[in-house]
Amino acid sequence: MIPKEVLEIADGIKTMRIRGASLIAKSAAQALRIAAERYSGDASGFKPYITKVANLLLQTRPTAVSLPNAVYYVLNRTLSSSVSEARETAIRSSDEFIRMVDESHRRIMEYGSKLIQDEYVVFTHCHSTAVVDIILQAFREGKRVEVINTETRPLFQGRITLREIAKNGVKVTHVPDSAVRHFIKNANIVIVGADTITSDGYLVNKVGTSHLALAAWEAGIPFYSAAEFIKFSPASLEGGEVVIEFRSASEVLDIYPGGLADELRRLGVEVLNPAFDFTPPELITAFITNLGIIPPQLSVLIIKEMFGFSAGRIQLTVLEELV
Ligand code: RUB
Repeated sequence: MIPKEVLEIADGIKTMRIRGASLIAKSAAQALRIAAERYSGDASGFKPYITKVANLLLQTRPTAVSLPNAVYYVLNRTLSSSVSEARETAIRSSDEFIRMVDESHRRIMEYGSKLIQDEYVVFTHCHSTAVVDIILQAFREGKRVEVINTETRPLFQGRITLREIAKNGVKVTHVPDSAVRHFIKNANIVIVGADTITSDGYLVNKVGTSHLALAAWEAGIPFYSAAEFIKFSPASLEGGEVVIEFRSASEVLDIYPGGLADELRRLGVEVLNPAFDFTPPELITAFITNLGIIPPQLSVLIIKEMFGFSAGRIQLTVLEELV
């Protein structure tokens, strides 16, 4: 039986109590660790059991590649170890994965803060732990940094960024998503997070990111995305497509006042609610990664260095066997 805590993590990712690509990845690794620790059956049943847990986690949210990267990291090692060592391998590789993600995060904080000069205004979108930590690092280094951040409708993740930046004493101006082009000229640099980066340098991040990139390009302001290696997609080398998650219409409608949402539903109005969008490499100055600051055209090198060229094929094969 899958432990309750593991089911709670899967549900937390699905319902976005656990959100943001890094936290999703680390929580998935943690869930696999808990599942392995709590397993009390015989050794021969462990691999099918952990595969079932992996499958459950993979089905929670479709877009951020950090989730399959976490699951495959643990699963590949577990499935290729001996029956007697599989459980220990699952525990060890979950810990190893989480440590690697934390270390990568620390590195991008250092690289990213170097891009922020004294008195810079940083424009960001949604809530990315990587971006917030880069800004706070620059602030701790004594730079007088300011931030402009978007609301990020419909779920308002921008409010998390707003609070985290403001409570650390950094000046932050909150703007509606639709005001991005109006305020972009007040910024020196744009830094956003990443959910998935393909081998040919496309960035998939919170919907609205591509508008911000377009506005930055038009205004001649550099546009960066902060991305640990787990945001890069090995499967994209094999032609694996990124699935954009469409979420419920009620996330958009339910914030409308009075009985308007119900009335619109009665009228049969269609509401589309994509959670992410694609930003093409031409609009991206560089990715801030744990291996350094790299132009989008070199994304494939991160995939080769961190996963190896065959990782995408292995991921896709494991996926086919799972479903
Ligand atoms: C969050 C989002 C973030 C990235 C990066 O989307 O798009 O920019 O996940 O975050 P959602 P981090 O709220 O739909 O999960 O830098 O924390 O990994």
